[in-house]
Amino acid sequence: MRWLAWVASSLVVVAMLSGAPARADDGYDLWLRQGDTPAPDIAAVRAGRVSAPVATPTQRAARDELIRGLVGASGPDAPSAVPDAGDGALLVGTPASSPDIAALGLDLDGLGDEGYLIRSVTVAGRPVTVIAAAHDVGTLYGTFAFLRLLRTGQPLDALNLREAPRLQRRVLNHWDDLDRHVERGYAGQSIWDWHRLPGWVDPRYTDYARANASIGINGTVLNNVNANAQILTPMYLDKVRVLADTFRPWGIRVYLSARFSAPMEIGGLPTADPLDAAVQAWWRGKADEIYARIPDFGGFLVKANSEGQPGPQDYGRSHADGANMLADALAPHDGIVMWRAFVYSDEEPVDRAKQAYNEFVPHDGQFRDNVLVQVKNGAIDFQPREPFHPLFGAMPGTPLMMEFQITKEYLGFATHLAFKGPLYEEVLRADTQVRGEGSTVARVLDGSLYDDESGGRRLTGIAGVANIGTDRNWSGSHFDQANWYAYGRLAWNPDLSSRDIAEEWTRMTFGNDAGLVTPVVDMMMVSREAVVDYTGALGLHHLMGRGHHYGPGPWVDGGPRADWTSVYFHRATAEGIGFDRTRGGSDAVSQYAPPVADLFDDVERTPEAFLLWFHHVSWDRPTASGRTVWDELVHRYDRGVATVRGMRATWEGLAERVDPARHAQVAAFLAIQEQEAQWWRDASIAYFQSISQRPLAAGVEPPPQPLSYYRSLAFPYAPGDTQ
Ligand code: GCW
Repeated sequence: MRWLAWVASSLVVVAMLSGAPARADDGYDLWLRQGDTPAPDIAAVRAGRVSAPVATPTQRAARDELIRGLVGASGPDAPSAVPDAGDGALLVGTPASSPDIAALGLDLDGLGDEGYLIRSVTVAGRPVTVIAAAHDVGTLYGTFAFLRLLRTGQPLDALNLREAPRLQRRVLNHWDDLDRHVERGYAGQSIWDWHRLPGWVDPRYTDYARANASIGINGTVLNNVNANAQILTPMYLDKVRVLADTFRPWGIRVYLSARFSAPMEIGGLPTADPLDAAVQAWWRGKADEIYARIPDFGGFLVKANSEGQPGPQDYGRSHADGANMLADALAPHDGIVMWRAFVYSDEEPVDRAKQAYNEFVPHDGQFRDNVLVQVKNGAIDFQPREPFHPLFGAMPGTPLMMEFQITKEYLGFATHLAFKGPLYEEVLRADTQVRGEGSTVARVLDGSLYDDESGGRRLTGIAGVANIGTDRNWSGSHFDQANWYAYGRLAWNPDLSSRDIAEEWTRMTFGNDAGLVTPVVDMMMVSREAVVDYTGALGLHHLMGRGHHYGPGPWVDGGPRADWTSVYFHRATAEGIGFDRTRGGSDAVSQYAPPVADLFDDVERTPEAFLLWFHHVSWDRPTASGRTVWDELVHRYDRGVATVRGMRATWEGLAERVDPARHAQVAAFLAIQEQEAQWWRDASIAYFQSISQRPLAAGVEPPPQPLSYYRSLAFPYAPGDTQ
């Protein structure tokens, strides 16, 4: 096509006139940046032929994406339409949208609503790359996949890919309040500008949808699980409608967090009892109201009877009663309920790690078909490392949905570089052993473990607590974009390797320079373990500052509830450290399938990474290295700091290979991380030494300040706190 040649050459001219090197990159374009991707030398471009239908918004989205990706033109310069290219060399569409695709008679069975295939074929003697799907959104995903191959420098001449997502609901959870505060958010304010909606539709909403679609995310819960009932009022629903309209072409549905007591707060009812007929009618009416505006509304996410939120137990009803009441209201519209299992009570003397299991397992099989129970990856709360949640595998009669945290509440907020891919991978691959070996958490989630009973008809899903805000780079730091990216890629295929994902992201985000890709990926892959080391290794957990969760607070005790303190979790005494969750202790181990329970019950066999999660041991107990628990813990603190120092050095060495703006910010953040890792190390050693009374091994630096200094530090305005 002539326009292709024209656009390409005019871009060259513009670049020559401006004489600018790589433009300063503020990270706004995420992994979709055009960057320095060379003009692709592929048949379609050489021949100048792209055939992609443009009859629907989703088709136009895919077509525009191809133009951006292939020609490098975006914004006002982009051509407004692709001329009909007949037997195009790049052929995109569905049998319904494209006669050329229909003529190929491709086998699209089994790709479902969202799958696609990409294939190199020959048509009338010419090489053609086909991106085909049964539905428009599949071609959109296929287009992004094709561009991913292009941007990561993969060969494009003999393609034969067939992909469908393993999980149906791949959702972001925004903990965004209506006043734009983001709970546990470290990237500025909420991107939802509620006050100016629906009149002002920020173009950023489209960019948001596009970024999510590019990694396969197909749903978003707009508001905090600590929910405000106002979101369900007509005024807000009119705003939600506009967001839903904006996201729809990108295959993304909206969901809302529903406050259980909304019938009282905005409905004027005297009760929110789920068995009350007026309450049930109110929710049915509310669902009708929502669907009248948003016909493809996804459904409700609910945090009930957890950390002070209202719920069915306020009326002596069960979680199943509450979830089912909402599920019945949504069912006529094909909506679903995502009911969170993050529940624990401070009035309950039982180990907090056991409470969700105790509450939910008795209700297995009692939830409606359109309910997913949403379970955090571990039994406490998104710690840098936790064993997989014992609920996975323990509720065969109930579809469970994973909840990961993308934002880094416990891994250094947005300033620490911590790639969470390995954390996600570790949990998804963990073997529950509930149906013999290979009963991985991923197979619990995708339902394949239960195919015999369900015939593959189970609802499936995964949620990630978003790290997105108004910061130009969306996530608060350039490297935190990788956590959003990795979450989406694993939601699509939970078997992907986190290293492969890190490499893919690095190539798209920073370029294909081999001298950059390997060191960056290596750095990302050690980063999470570094956080584990400098915040508390060997299975320690929940040691952070009170309330805001910023920095170390292993001394935190007292306050409103024991299970919000650090001492509750580490249980350090002069003789030893760790939480005894064995059969002789809190017996949390027995919530796992017998082979796993036996493993975790046995102090000799428990993986060292979980030693102090499951066992209270003597400070003098030898570990695998030969060092005592005390010396090993100190060693890990030092190792964590050293790893960060190494990451800094690696990054310094890449100064010539990264644009100055992004390089400088990452460098500054790594400097902050090193200081804070050192702070965690010093404060933790000072505290634990005051308890253990053990000397530091030869050569270990004592903390430079007394414990009282670390305890005195206060951060009343640390971001992201609950409000
Ligand atoms: O991770 C903890 C957070 C709370 C959060 C809660 C939850 C939304 O500290 O801020 O509240 O868990 O997941 O419900």
